[in-house]
Amino acid sequence: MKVLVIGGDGYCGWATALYLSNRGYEVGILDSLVRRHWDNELGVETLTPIAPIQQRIQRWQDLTGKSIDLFTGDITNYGFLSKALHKFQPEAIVHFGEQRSAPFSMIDREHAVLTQVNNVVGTLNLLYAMREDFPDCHLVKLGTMGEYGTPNIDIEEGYITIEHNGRKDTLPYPKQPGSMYHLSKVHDSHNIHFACRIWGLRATDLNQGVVYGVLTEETGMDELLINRLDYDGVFGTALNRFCIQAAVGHPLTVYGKGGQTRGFLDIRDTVRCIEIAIANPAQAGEFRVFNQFTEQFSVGDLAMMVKKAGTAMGLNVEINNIDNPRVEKEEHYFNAKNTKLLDLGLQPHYLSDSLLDSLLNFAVKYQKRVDFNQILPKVSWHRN
Ligand code: NAD
Ligand code: USQ
Repeated sequence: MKVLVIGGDGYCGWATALYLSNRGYEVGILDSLVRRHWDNELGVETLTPIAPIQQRIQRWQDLTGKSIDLFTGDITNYGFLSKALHKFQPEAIVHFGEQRSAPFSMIDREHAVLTQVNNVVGTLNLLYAMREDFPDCHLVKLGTMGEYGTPNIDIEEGYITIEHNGRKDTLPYPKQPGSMYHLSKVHDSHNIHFACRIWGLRATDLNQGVVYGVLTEETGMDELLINRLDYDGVFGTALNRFCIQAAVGHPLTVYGKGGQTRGFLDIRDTVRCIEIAIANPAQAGEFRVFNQFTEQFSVGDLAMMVKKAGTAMGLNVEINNIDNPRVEKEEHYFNAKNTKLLDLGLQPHYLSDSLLDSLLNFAVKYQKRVDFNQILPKVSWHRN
């Protein structure tokens, strides 16, 4: 099967492209490489030294004999996108190609606009390109658990059945996202749902939780295939950041009380979830939503686990509850369903001491690349 991975030079996309290629899928990568440009603008580098995309793909071919087609360009450019799709003729499209940092989207008006235009227009272009020429192609779109926010009731997978004034319907689950980035994902979901209802396209929206880890079978095969691992205050995410902070002796940056609870998953499960979605496509006209995470943790609990694992390795790990730069509930109910991917065969890699150990060791290995000035958060959600 031919699968186009949009955003295939990024953290989730690179691991997924290699995983699918290894399993016999014919893979193409489409990426504008804009993420490397944003890193340059912010003056940050991933913990790991990532090779240029052309070198990565060449190394993969040398090692495995499997080729990956490369399309370098921006999906907000409809002409480029349409041409790339015609050339590649995908049967499934996995769409990771968005600006994905909440803090980046909250820097100022420009970054909010950039995020929403990049994400919403890119996805809208994709929907129109599919409507025109690839109506049977299955869109597997990366959404986020953050679309739901933190409601005081259980979170369902995409839809909720409501009884109101004696009548009953199953409707999209209410959304209360916490950043301009997370809002862009809500807008995408609405647009994709519309395209399925009105044009009969088929799509799966994967509401993914926070991803952690760096090694997958494929990216661990060679140093040139190494994946990115962000630790900075803009693109770094909670558990990855905590492990790198522990490795370099920086106090763990728990925002506020640390009671914020989220869904999390290992990157080895991200790649498998994508394969499951592709192998079990949505029906024509169906907008299917899966919650893609394997466990729920509070930020404070994660910090405690990293402290314990770090201490066992002889590291001196402190936890620092710093003023929360975000506006979010620090104590709240959170109970999200995640059975649909499990029902389709996902066998989770649960967070374990051995994973923390390997992530900490990985961080120790590359600790010389850490810029301490990039660790504390600098972007605030507050008006002043
Ligand atoms: P990333 O920044 O590492 O990768 C995104 C890639 O998309 C980059 O290589 C970038 O150059 C490319 N891209 C961005 N805009 C593009 C455009 N207009 N045209 C072409 N390419 C473009 O991000 P990631 O962590 O791999 O996340 C991938 C997707 O998964 C995102 O949509 C994100 O919202 C979602 N997601 C990520 C996480 C996480 O913890 N990393 C969690 C949940 C959901
Ligand atoms: N947090 C800390 N300390 C840190 C970093 C984060 O306490 O050093 C807290 C945040 O305040 C927040 C929680 O940890 O309450 C998660 O923050 P995060 O930066 O790890 O994740 P988030 O901003 O939600 O975004 C990440 C990805 C995004 C994806 C999302 C999935 O960058 O692309 O959509 O995770 S989810 O969180 O389920 O919406």
